[in-house]
Amino acid sequence: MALQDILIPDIGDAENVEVIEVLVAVGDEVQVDEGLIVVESDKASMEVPSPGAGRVESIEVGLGDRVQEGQLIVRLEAPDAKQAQVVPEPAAHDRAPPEAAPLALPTDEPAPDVERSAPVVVDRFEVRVPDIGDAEAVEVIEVAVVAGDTVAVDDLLVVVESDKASMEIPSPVAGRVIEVPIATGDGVSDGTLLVVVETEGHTVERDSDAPKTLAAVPPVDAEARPGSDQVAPPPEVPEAPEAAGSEALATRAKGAAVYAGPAVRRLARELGVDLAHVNASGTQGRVLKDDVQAFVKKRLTEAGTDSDVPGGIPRLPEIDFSRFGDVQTHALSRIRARGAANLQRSWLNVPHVTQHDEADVTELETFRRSLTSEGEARSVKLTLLAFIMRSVLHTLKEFPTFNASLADHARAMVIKQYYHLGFAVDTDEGLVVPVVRNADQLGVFELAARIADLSEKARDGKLTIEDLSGGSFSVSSLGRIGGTGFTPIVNAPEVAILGISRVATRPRWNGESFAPRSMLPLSLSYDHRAINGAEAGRFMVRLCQLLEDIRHVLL
Ligand code: CAO
Repeated sequence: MALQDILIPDIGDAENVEVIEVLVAVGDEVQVDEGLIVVESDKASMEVPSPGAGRVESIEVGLGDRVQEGQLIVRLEAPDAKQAQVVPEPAAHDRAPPEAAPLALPTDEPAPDVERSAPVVVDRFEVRVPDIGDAEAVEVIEVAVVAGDTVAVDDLLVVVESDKASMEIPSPVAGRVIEVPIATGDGVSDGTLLVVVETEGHTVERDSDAPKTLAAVPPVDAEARPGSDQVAPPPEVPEAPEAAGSEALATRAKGAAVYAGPAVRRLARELGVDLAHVNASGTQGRVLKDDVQAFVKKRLTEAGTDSDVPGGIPRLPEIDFSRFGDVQTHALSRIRARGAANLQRSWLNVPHVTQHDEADVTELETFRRSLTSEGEARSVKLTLLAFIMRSVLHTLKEFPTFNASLADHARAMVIKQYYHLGFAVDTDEGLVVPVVRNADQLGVFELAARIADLSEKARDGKLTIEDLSGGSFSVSSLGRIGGTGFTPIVNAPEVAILGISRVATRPRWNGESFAPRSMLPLSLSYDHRAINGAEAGRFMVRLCQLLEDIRHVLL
């Protein structure tokens, strides 16, 4: 077991850089290439990785410290260490000192024999993947522009990443993006075309001091600059120390959309966090690991720990019921499965209230029966439902907010001038709600005929999309089946639904005595955001009035 000193490597021409992130703590076990700290100069940041595996014995720098090449960062207790001090080899110094130059060249201008500081007139810049050390292929992890965007010098264009490092590639020119031939997830390598920027013939000043601002933009040899329709040879960029596993550079340009190092980006990706939504607490708005963790923690707290349903509703556990006895499992029909999803969405989104009442339909039933032979002559069975729907339509015209939908996130109400009445039909495949279009224009016989026709189509599975869409109010009748009341679920985006239960003969006080009457239970569920309780009460009273004396429908 030996102590190994990890020193600040050569960081190019940045002499005094700031420690902006410490990625390890004393006692941590680190692997080869695992990030130790992140340092940053004016324009670029670099993650310094561990050249060996071991346990962090001490950390010799702190957040905000200014450090320079050769300074001790971390003491590592390394079982296999063969040397006491490790200074990652500054590969860039083995070559000519890096000069700054644009990553892109004009493609339709002859290449000038340039002085670095000479103005260059350009029309079209091709921005390509620079030399990224010994990483041969990298992945595009962020594309910050689309064709048509206007960009300023140093605006972020693309972020690429290898196993260990990410590099933000800024625009070397101001102009308009005219082509983005790559997408997130694409594998790219040295020289791959990333973005084409059109500068409309602007003069671009290349200041000889500019190089530093283009730390992510590799230098190019002016002698080797190719012709107008070609690209600069992949320029040099200071490489990460070989001992550190090479491509450890993480650079960014001013104006980058998200400012975070590779370790943080990796963490965010693993956790499915969009860094654009994370509050940054690091220097100069840098997103830190702690920020990502705090973001996730907050989201989990908001949503409840066992939640993956929008709104933080805990999901019911999947249970293996065969543990308790024999079971048979059948897949739900398509209609039933889709209906279940619609019902849940409506139930979760709509604040429901159900108003119950009952209508005395004794006279109505007498009247309906009196029409039996006329119905037979027309080949129509005149059902109670047809009268109820006729009365509902009359009531809807008097209470337009029931024939409506909410819009603009419940800040507006759409009052419909049409009356397309839906009615629930129970079929072998599940519940469907066909719609009688322009039902207000139909008489009771016509309504009864449409109900019979659509019910048959529903049970034969022959309803069309047209038959099922555009409803403005629904009724659901369980009259034939039974029950004294229920709470129907509003068929959103409609705002109300009328549930009908079974007519029963009950004693009713007529002012002098109790008399047997045919009472029809009605249950009106409504969206309380659209309709208040008093309105619903008045709606029901009026509906009952009409059902008790259907002649009022004529008035
Ligand atoms: N009270 C007592 N009897 C009633 C009644 C009521 N409210 N409504 C209908 N009936 C009787 C009728 O008098 C008729 O009896 P006769 O044949 O003796 O005259 C019979 O029930 C007719 O029933 P129906 O179902 O054939 O016709 P309908 O017009 O009443 O209803 C339809 C048509 C399609 C709405 C219905 O068949 C249906 O599918 N209902 C189920 C709807 C449903 O599932 N809703 C739940 C939604 S929430 O999950």
